[in-house]
Amino acid sequence: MLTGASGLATSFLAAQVLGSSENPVIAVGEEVIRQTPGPIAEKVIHAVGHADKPLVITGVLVVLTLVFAGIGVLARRGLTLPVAACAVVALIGAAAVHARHGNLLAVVVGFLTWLAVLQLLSRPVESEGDRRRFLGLVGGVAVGSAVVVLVGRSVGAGRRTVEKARANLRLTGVTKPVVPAGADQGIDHQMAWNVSTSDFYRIDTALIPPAVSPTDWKLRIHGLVDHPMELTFDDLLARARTEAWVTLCCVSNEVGGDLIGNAWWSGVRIAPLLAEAGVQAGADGVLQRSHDGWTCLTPLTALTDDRDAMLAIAMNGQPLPINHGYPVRSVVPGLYGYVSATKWVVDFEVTRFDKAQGYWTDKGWSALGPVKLASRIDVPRGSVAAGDVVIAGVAWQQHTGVSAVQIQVDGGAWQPVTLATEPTVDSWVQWRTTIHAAKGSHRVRVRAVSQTGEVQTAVRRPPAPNGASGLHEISFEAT
Ligand SMILES: Nc1nc2c(c(=O)[nH]1)N[C@H]1C(S)=C(S)[C@@H](COP(=O)(O)O)O[C@H]1N2
Ligand SMILES: [Mo]
Repeated sequence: MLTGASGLATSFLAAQVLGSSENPVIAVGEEVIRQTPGPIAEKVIHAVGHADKPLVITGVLVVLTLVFAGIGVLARRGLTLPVAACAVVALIGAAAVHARHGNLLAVVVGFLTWLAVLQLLSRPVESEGDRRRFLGLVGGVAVGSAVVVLVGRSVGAGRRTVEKARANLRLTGVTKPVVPAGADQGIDHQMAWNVSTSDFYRIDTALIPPAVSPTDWKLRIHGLVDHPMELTFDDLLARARTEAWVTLCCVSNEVGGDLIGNAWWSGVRIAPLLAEAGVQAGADGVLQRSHDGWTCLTPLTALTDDRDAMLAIAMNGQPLPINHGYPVRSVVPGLYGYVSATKWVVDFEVTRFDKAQGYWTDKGWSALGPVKLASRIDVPRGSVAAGDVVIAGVAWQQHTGVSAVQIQVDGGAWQPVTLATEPTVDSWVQWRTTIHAAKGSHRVRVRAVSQTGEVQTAVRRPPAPNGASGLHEISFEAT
């Protein structure tokens, strides 16, 4: 029974951390309600009134308790049957969670906990020492499970409160994204030019994304400035809005990878704020710090020149999702996220590169992180019919812009492709062409040319320390 409880506790915590309201026990309870024939359900509801949900949840827990008591008895004769029984229970939970589009990871975490704790608690007790060890384990698992549940509750509560504040937030001066004509060439199986928020990649070091309420949010601007400042969320909203298409890219993106996305960001430009604070001579960087202590050091020039470096409050026309930095994050066109795109940002310390460094730079990544000129082939995938074949993809070098894209088919000459509209140099650009492919297998490579005339290098480099390089190549079969 303790084994059962421990797995339920960890799966509950996992569900809270993942921000999934669907913890497996509740999902199963809801499924029981859904599967109960209408007339019976009505009778039950009539009899118990509003207690139906707690009653069903209690029922699920009682059944689980009995099942695990049975598993405990079986465990005397070896662990094969108990493990199988745990798997069946986990599968039922997984099916219920899956039916509500919840995150299955919570079920996996619970199942693994069951296996581990079952192992620990079913070792034979042969001596007084074994007995003491067993009682110690029992106490440890019981206390551990209780602590895990308490942590899960507080995580869930914080997140729910902030989710509610986010749902009620009305932002003025934030417009819906309208994709500029011709930017999205509308090819099947190519990622949309404007990546939806739910498809947008997520990278951060936060196990539990910070739940920061706008009423508590403040940004401190200090360090090498004449007038240190503190801005509240209302102060920020009172300022002029800027909105822009910016393609965000992770330095860990491999050649051909998908840790990149283009969104419509709304916020407040950083340059005027720094001007107001009065940056002192000699400063060349801003050490940005997030609510959970992550840092990055951003070159001052990228924050004060004419680009749209902003404190973003909205993504694709909606308040930032918690996972993408709610209530405020930085967005700086042209730089990899690890040196610029601080989510849950709360602190700007104006400083110098010879005095400070950010989280990833401290771990050996380059101090400066300008985005490298790059391109990717998205289409075709797998095999296609021989004949005319559409080849399509994207290319980017934020804040420099792409002037041309070329492909090479089966080692032949580089040939130009057609670029879609590139509404701003801060966003990626889609491209396409049609080639004639005879039956058989083919290889296609792509390279981009920037608006300053740089040709994308074929030299292969891994992401560390300052971004991958090399040409993306695909092969496909024409049948
Ligand atoms: N607070 C915080 N901000 C962060 C990070 C982080 O770990 N913590 N990771 C950065 C990195 S490496 C990237 S690539 C971008 C990713 O932003 P996204 O998750 O909104 O796509 O956020 C940046 N901002
Ligand atoms: Mo990143």
